[in-house]
Amino acid sequence: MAEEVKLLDFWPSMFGMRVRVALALKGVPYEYVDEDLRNKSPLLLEMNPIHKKIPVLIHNGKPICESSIIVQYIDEFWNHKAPLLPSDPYERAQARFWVNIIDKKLFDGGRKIYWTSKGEEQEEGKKEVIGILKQLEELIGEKPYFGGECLGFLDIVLIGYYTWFYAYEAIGNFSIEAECPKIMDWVKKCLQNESVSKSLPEPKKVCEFVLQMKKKYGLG
Ligand code: GS8
Repeated sequence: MAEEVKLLDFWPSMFGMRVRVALALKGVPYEYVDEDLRNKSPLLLEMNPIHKKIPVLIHNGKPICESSIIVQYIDEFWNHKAPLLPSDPYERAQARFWVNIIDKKLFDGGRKIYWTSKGEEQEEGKKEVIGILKQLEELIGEKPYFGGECLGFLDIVLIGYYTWFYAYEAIGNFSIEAECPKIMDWVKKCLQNESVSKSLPEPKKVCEFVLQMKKKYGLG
């Protein structure tokens, strides 16, 4: 049976990006649907009635919600190539642990930088972002990827955030490359992979989107 795969997404979402990258790495063809989050489609509301958020993967009519759960599902269902989760249970647990930290610290820290107009909160956001990125630099150590020799779960979860770094830097007036050069080396390596580069938007486009949102909500 041909698999019917549809992704409800929103182009600047770092959560959607990880699903796009996972599907690309696995070579899964799918229909991409860009949602208007101010006017959510009846399909999104039906498929994710609890959170009403993108991304949602609809596989043969059945929804899977929450981006990191979707990536794990993709890895389990399309298990013929490009394994994403580590095979060792301990390493798998560690990868999941770090995913939670990234989605808390990096997301919240970033939000404090671009959303706030207050200096102190912005400084706090910068410290949080740099802090977690430095911890991740320690975690990657001398490996080319968090997944080891190949892109893995943690790489896929983290890479979408890179498209927001330019907005963080432009709005927060600091340089991630100066503070965390190893992370930027890792970004460059990831972008060499077409499944990654073709799945991500231009960082400048994300920054324009953030500036437009700020203006719309009277935040600068
Ligand atoms: C987060 C998804 C999310 O925040 C995941 O999938 O990992 N934990 C979830 N989606 C946002 C867009 S990206 O910031 C969303 O759909 N927001 C719509 C809303 O809150 O109404």
